[in-house]
Amino acid sequence: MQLLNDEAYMRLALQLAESALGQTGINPVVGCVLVKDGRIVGMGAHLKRGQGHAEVLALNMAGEEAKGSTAYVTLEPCSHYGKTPPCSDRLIEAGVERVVVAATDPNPLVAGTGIAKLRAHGLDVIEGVLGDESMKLNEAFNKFIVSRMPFVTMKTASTLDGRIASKTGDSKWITSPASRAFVHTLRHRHQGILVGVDTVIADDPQLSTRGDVPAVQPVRIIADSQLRVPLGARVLTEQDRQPTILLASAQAPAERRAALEARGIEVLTCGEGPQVDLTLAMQQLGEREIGSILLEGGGRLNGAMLERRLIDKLVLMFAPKIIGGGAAAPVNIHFDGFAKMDEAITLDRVSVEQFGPDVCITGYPSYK
Ligand code: AOF
Ligand code: ZN
Repeated sequence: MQLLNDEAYMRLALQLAESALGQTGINPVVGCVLVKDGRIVGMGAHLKRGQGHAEVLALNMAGEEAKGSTAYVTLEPCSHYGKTPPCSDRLIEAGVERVVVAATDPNPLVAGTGIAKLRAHGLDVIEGVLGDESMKLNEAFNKFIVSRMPFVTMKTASTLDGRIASKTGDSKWITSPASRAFVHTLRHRHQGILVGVDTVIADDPQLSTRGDVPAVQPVRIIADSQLRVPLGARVLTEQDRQPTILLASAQAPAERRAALEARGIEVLTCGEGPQVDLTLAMQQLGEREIGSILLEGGGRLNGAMLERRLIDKLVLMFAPKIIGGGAAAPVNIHFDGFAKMDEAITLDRVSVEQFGPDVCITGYPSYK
């Protein structure tokens, strides 16, 4: 049984926040629960950028009962005029007496000033209740709001020996239906999906979320230095639900660029060299307010992104299979590599989950 304490109400607020992951764009997910005399009197979550903040929705629900209540908020209430007025003002005006906050807001426009304002008006503020959990929910927001660079999650699905296809190119399927359902959830939770053009040529993927229930469709992004993508590829012809953005080099053939742009496909020029400058590409995607990207390979793009330190998180799924195949069978992460083991990229905060028979390892890279 859940004990009635600050953590229990914060956990409920975190669940409200978590349920909105994937639908707030570059905004954080935030949940708020208002409790008065031992009764929940209001609840809210921020559901969409430009719409009400969690605290405002909860206060509207509570009405007069907000007076004298405790607010449990997963993120520091804002203090700035953004697309909506400051939540800290609303909490003060409504007569809330105590505010329990999980994490401070790293947005430079807020960054502690929301909490300071509440305290200056005599509200009792408690910080850090389940703070790590709130920060994890908003890991993409936390990076983007201070760097304007997208948070990139690399996801691979391979055999135990790291292969993403057999030596003949067969790849359907490596992982189980349970793993593939998890991947669709991951897609829902990122604003963009990034693959290399060779994956498009090999598999003609749709790169959409197709679970049992509808999901948000991320923007499809293809790294395609020389614009080799076939004009009949499904990522180009099926544009009704989600746009596709191509990342190309300035050296890509001009007539290919013109043919693609005539079809309404956006082509970003990422550097003058023969290959896409991936750092520049991420900067440009950030400028377009794509704050989170799920990188789904292939191996060379994964390797290049990792080498350039553009990966923030790895989700490595392994099916309990061994396929072999030497140099003919592609691997999940392919790059020149380091000479010494102590130069290796290591993962921190490693966790392990199982989806059906498959093992999923999640971690955060630390670069030397
Ligand atoms: C809160 N409660 O529910 C949210 C907050 O897009 P805007 O103008 O509404 O503002 C977004 C910023 O406000 C965002 O960058 C973050 O600092 C904060 N989000 N704050 O008190 C909420 N979503
Ligand atoms: Zn707010």
